[in-house]
Amino acid sequence: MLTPAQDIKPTKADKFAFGLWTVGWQARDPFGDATRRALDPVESLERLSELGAWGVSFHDDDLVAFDADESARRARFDEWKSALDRTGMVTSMMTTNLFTHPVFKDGAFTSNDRDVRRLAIAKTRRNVDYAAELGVPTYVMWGGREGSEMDAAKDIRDALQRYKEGVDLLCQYVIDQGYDLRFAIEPKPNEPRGDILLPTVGHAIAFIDQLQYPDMVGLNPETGHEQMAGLNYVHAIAQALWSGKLFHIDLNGQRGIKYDQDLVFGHGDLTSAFFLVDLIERSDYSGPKHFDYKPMRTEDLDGVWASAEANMRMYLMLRDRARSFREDPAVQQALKASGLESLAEPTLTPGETIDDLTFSAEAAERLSDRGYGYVQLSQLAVEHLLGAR
Ligand SMILES: [Mn+2]
Repeated sequence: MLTPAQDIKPTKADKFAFGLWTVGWQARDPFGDATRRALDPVESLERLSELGAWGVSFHDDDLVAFDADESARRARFDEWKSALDRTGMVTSMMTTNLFTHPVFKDGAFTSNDRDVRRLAIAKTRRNVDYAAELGVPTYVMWGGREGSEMDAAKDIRDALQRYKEGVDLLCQYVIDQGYDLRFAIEPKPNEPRGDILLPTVGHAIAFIDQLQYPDMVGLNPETGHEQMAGLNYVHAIAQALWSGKLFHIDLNGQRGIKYDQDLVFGHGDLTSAFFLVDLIERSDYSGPKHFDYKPMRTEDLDGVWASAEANMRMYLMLRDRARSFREDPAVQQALKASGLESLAEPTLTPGETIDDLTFSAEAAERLSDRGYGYVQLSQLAVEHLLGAR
């Protein structure tokens, strides 16, 4: 068990990563001006490296101005590459900003204006070239403006068809260029649009099934985005894993159904964060542990770096607590008593068919008597989480 005196230090082997837009957020919100100065991306990269992070991700516009010409873009990427070499950091993910500029106010791949859709796909294609050059394995698509505020504004069937067309075209481009790159869709239910297309992990999985190259497209589920819809993030990640679609993960904190808070990981629903780390650590997920949070608007730059460190420390502490939970003989006994081993077994014995199953009211009566002991299991989990065991 980790103790407060013990150093909880992240290392590059932990594969922690941050978006440039997280620590770099100047804390401008719909009601107030920036409270912090702008950070140069290279400064953020260096500070995150010192703190023990392994990777950094960014939108095209985080690194290069929206209206930069090709030579300015080239120079910026070259500067970035030498900073990566200097720090030993990697670009763990890239994505396209298709939401800030006013041109995308009605969407990007699903704007009602065909010329806007063409522009959005071209902006993504241009950035995909740089992603391939940097050896980035995962390209995230968050369609923040793909949605509407009223239901006559868009025929959602057409919008989904255009969304599919955009993703299919980019997959085809990646294949034709011979790039080793996969796409990950990031669901979100609302904000900035009243309702956003592909609002949850489940919607996104169903959408991916309709694509031309479904194997090239997976998910980047974000903690707060599922929780904003009142959904269970641990279940969402488990289903993404079960579907072979967990390509990337965005960790943060959210307290209930409200605006997107982007708190430090674990600073929202702590019990859910505990079970999430428990799940991730027992899964075959080997991608980045990527934090997509916002340092609170109240913080100065010292507070920004402290908040970055807090995300990584939180993950490491929860990993320690999850291990102690799994190793505890009392927990193992409670798991057994709850029937988890049986759930892992097929319901039919080999050689049986559905005709071998019989319904009997007497059997139902008998089976009703058992208790599952989930309260005890829950208490044991919380005791481990609190360091009481
Ligand atoms: Mn995110």
